[in-house]
Amino acid sequence: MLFFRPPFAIVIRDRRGVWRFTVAVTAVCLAYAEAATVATDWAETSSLAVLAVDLAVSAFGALILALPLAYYAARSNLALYQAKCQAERASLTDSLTGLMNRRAFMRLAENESGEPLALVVFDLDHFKRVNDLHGHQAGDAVIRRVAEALRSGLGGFGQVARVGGEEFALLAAPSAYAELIAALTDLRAQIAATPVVIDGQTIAVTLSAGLALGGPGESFSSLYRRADRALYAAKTAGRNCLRVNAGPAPAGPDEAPKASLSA
Ligand code: GH3
Ligand code: MG
Ligand code: MG
Repeated sequence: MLFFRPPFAIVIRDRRGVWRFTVAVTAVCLAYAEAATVATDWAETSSLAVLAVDLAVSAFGALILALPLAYYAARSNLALYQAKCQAERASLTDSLTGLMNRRAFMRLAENESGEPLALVVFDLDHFKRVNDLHGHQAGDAVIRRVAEALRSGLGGFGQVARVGGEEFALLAAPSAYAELIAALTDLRAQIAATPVVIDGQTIAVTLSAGLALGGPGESFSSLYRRADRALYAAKTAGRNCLRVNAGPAPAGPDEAPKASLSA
């Protein structure tokens, strides 16, 4: 346990910081050694020659000790900072697809403020069958392909994330509503029309999607619930389609969506 905590923590973020820290600490040590030498020599001798020699010796000692120690401390500090950044990045990234993971997505959504947002949730259709028929590795490859298609097709609208096994989500600005619907429709059709070929196996892939448009002041959890309901509507309508929930439900958890259209 730490009994003494310094009032501030030094964090070195790059190589320039390493050199700045090293030079600063070495300069302080050097100044201290020189001042201490002058003070003790002043009391003991008035010879300038002795003083000059002592100053040179103490400067040499301070440099020999302080320079490598300060440099080592600064490099360790930088390595710690880089490891922390890397761990933070890894904890927010989905390792299979490289997309933002659920944790990062939720954090992003909850920090959003201002204009209402549009949320789309996607779920691959009958994905258990893909695993059963073609194996788990082929299933992983399909997930990667779909992730890439979503990222390149919809990345311009907002943030795409993998929020579950074969589930994805897009958080988009609502201003591009018409373009977003068109892009979702095209992308769904394109994915359905382009089977994934892995190790000679041809795998048909379709997805269902639910889009909800945020109402003023609506919480993200309410928006997510509505997008999920739209997705459920897409599944029950036969899959391989998009359903839209255009506004917050008037009251009660089981209210039907205000508007629902297919694409
Ligand atoms: P539905 O159309 O109703 O969504 O049918 P489904 O078969 O996709 O049903 P469900 O969503 O319940 O099943 C998802 C399956 O996705 C279950 C699981 O085996 C598989 N899955 C989840 N994560 C992964 C993954 O990372 N890799 C692979 N290969 N499969 C996964
Ligand atoms: Mg699912
Ligand atoms: Mg599914």
